[in-house]
Amino acid sequence: MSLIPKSHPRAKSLLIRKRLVDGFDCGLVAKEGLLAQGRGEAFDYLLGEETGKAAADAIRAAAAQLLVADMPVISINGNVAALCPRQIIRLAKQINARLEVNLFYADEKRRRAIIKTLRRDGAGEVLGSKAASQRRLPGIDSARGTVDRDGIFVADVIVVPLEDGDRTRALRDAGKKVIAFDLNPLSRTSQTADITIVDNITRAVDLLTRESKKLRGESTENLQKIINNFDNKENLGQSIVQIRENLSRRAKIA
Ligand code: PTJ
Repeated sequence: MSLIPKSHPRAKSLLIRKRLVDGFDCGLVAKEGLLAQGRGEAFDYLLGEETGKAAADAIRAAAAQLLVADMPVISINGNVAALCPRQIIRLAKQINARLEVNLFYADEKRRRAIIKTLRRDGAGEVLGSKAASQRRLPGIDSARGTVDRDGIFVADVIVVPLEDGDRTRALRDAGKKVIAFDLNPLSRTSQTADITIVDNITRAVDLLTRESKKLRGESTENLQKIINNFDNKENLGQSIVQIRENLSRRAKIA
């Protein structure tokens, strides 16, 4: 019997948390990944645990950006592998993106476990494991700076879910477009990315796949218009307002 009854008012959130804990137990998630989940949960709570208009707009811009990309890559870390591996694989197939495992707390055993999980769940090739293909991305001292020459190194658009902060700047300096998933609109990653989806990845990733499918037939010109009309700073401001409005609503009924 599950320890989390379906009737529990916070069942959904507790079940997502369980995915992380199970992922930790089977060697996918770093200890620090559990803390990252806690921080995400707090921001999700403040956002009202729903995909707001700002996130929906960012998802649309991200879909357009991915559709005009020549070589999109989705970067995978331990948390993503535990939270939504199948959904990420579905997105990758929809937009024809490569998958690359890129870890902050680099650990070969964990890297292998993540690749195995992705392969078991239907991914094709997963980059990031071949020593001969390793290249260094300038401007990052952490292990995240080690990337695959056939993946992040040459990609023009990179999806970075649940980042730790220092890589987005370096990717942008290298001339790449960065799409981030981050529940914290104030984080360095959120503030630095070209497009930040301030939403729980477990909700937003399927929405991004759906939007990519919807926009697939659009002309490059129309897609470019969607991208040009998107302003990340302004969009982040709207997410902060969403938090404020949610708190004001809660304050009235407290
Ligand atoms: O597997 P590794 O070694 O690559 O390490 C991965 C973690 C996540 C531990 C590493 O990247 C890290 O330390 O990240 P941070 O600095 O804790 O940042 C993670 C960000 O993701 C925070 O801003 C969280 O609010 C956000 N976040 C956490 N859970 C979710 C999330 N954003 C979207 N959806 C979530 N479920």
